[in-house]
Amino acid sequence: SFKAGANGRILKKHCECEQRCLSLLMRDVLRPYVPGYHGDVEKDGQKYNQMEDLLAEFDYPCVMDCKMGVRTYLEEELNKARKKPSPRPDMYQKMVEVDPGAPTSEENEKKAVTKPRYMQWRETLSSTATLGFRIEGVKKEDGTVNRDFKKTKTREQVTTAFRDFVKGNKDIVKLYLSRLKEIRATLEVSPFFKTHEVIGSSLLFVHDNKGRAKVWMIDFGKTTPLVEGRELTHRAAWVEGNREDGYLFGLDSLVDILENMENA
Ligand code: 4IP
Ligand code: ADP
Ligand code: MN
Repeated sequence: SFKAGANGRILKKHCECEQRCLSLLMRDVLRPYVPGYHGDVEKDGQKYNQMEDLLAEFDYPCVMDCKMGVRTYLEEELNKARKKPSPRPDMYQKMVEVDPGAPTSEENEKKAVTKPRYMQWRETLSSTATLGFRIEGVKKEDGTVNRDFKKTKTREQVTTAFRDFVKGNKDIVKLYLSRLKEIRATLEVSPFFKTHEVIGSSLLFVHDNKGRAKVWMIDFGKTTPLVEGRELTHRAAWVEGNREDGYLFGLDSLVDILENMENA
């Protein structure tokens, strides 16, 4: 769903919701921490959002995608699955590939699960439910990709994955930490962040062997506005209906884990 764009830009398959968020973010205090947005374009009959290629300033970048929050699906998807459950054989398949014992006997009969069921299973198998974020994937400087983090759950496992990602380089850890703290301080005062439920969004960690290291917020395809006048803490526990996403809870644990690495 991505395409290379002109001069240091990338094209991501168009999504109305993401376009709305990126446009608002260009006028928010969070602007320095999201990819620059350059409007939508059409190419070969497909509409795209055009944004800044965050890797452009790096030489042979190492990249890690961390999906933020304690919840990875919308409350709306939960309601939909209750009212009109749509069976997902594809998600059932992905489930048994990781753990053949995970589906219930009813799910095994139907050879299908609902989306929230699959998403909740992924959340508890990984660190999402307990730490408020999970590692989705890592790309090394040679271009090899590792997506094998579905069961990376404990603080120790996450720490090991980070240590491997930075190859034990504490200077990189320090740079990541200061960037994360900047992002956190900015999130805490951002009008956009206060008034949006941020689901399925990632922090993208990028460093290279020239000692550069930065973090950005990406993926606003499931970031949705609250009703007028409502605000989230992003730290309070999620109770169905309160729309809390646990984004800052996850960022706090990420900072804590990297601080421990810095001091180890
Ligand atoms: C995927 O599960 C990811 O959670 C996707 O989120 C999600 O897309 C998919 O839902 C779900 O199948 P795996 O990572 O286990 O494969 P992302 O795109 O952020 O990675 P949504 O649309 O929820 O963002 P479906 O319904 O698109 O299949
Ligand atoms: P999806 O909605 O398909 O999950 P994302 O927006 O999360 O798409 O992007 C998927 C991956 O593409 C990210 O993990 C990251 O590696 C890469 N990516 C996304 N946006 C950018 C960007 N602006 N610059 C460079 N790489 C990006
Ligand atoms: Mn994503």
